[in-house]
Amino acid sequence: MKIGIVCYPTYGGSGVVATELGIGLARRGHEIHFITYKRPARLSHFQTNVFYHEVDTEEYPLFEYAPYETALASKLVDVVKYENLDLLHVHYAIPHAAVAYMAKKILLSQGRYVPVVTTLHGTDITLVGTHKAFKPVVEFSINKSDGVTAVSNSLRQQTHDYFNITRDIEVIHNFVDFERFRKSNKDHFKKAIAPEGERVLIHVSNFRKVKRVEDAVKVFHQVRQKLPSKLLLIGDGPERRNIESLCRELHLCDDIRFLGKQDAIEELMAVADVFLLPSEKESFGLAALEAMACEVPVISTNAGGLPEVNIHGETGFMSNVGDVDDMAKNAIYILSNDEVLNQFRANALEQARRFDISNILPHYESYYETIIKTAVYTTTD
Ligand code: GMT
Repeated sequence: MKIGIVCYPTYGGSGVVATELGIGLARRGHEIHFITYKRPARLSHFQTNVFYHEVDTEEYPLFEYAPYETALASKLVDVVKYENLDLLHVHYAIPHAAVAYMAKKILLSQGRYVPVVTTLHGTDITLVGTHKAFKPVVEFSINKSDGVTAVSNSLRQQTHDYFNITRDIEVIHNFVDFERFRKSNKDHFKKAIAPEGERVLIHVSNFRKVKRVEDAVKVFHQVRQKLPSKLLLIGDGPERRNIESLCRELHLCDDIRFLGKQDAIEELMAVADVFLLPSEKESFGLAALEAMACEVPVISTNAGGLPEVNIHGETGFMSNVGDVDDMAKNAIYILSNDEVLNQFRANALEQARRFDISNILPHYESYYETIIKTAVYTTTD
């Protein structure tokens, strides 16, 4: 198949899933066209069957905000026609589902039909999507997509709860590539991070409020009172300043390293003993899955789709949002005993295997095939 993929090209989970999906499909012989405003972060080198089309947004003195949606719709029309695409797969409902609808209608007016699959990732539904500035457009464009997928059962349910959805939503979970995410020996790095053999806790996110990174710092504060330990904070975002202030207030700066945005997450996971994910909302928790694939147990909340990934008492533990004491107690339990830690590591790996990319990609392929076969060609709506 020839598939166009539209996504946010940043370090966010939806962009990661979209890029890994495209690369994985290309390896299976499909022709993949990424259409976005910047090269996706995980599309780092040449891949056979992968093409990239940059959306050009013109600066013009009249525009206070460059009309990205208009430029993207025009680009989609162009790429579908000239690359002869079979399907458009757009990730994150806002604004991509609405833009794809527009492109589809323009193409239809020229006698060219292309079906659109929209994947819902999380905050496009649970946070921004329900805001009244966006809700009517999000609801309409979900209903008008030819196919809709959600990354967890929880997100599927929430989409039905928040919107008036008149169509089926297929659940296709996030996935992980074990070629890349697996435990490796990084002793030299571990020595640099934890020279006295301290336990290493890790958190990876885009430091948005919804991630509650301050809770990760508070959990670490309690863990460090019981066990010699270090915390690695990977990523960056709007809450960084507040998180730094908290580290200073709690006198933790010597034991917390802010490493910023990183590409080789798997190398950092290799030195970690526990992954912290105290999110207020989390439709799936891709970062937790990547940690588990590297044999790192997860201390998380029970928000959203996390119970579909993290098995309480086996691959880690879950607590209510904000229950820092419980998360700290559970982390201390896992980290206090090598045997316990190793058992949790093994369980984490076994659970992660359920989400191996080679199990999930065929699900996308068969879904695309069904949509291409059954989507209805109409110019009336
Ligand atoms: O988690 C983020 O802040 C990034 C966000 C995104 O949309 O880029 O991630 C969402 O999509 C991921 C991939 O499907 C999911 O694994 C994350 O759980 C989800 N984040 C939230 O729901 C907060």
